[in-house]
Amino acid sequence: MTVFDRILKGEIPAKVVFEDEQVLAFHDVNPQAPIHVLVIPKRAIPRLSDTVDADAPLLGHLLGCAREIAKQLGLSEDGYRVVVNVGIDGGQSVEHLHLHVMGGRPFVWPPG
Ligand code: DGP
Repeated sequence: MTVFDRILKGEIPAKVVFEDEQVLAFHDVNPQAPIHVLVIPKRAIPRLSDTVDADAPLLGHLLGCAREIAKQLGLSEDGYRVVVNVGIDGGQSVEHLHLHVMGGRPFVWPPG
């Protein structure tokens, strides 16, 4: 069980910004930007690399949620960054698929 499963169960508090049947979104506890929200599927998929073609609707929904959350938080005009870290080299620390939605400052490229 990951920390995100515990958030989903309500065992750990989180500042939730959006929830539906498939998705929960909440502020990152260690924000890397003025706005930093995590969008997670309620189904515990460890990594993006564990998904299959049949997960395309869920993955599309996660991206659509990221878009709407960014819009609600006022990021659409200036822009924002959506990141999915995958595995060790990708810098993933929580083995439950999640999208980082970050904004409120400019980002550099390449990300390092
Ligand atoms: P990643 O490194 O891509 O696996 O990102 C995991 C993120 O999860 C990281 O930015 C910090 C965040 N995080 C870890 N534990 C908690 C927690 O208990 N609550 C919240 N809100 N975020 C957490």
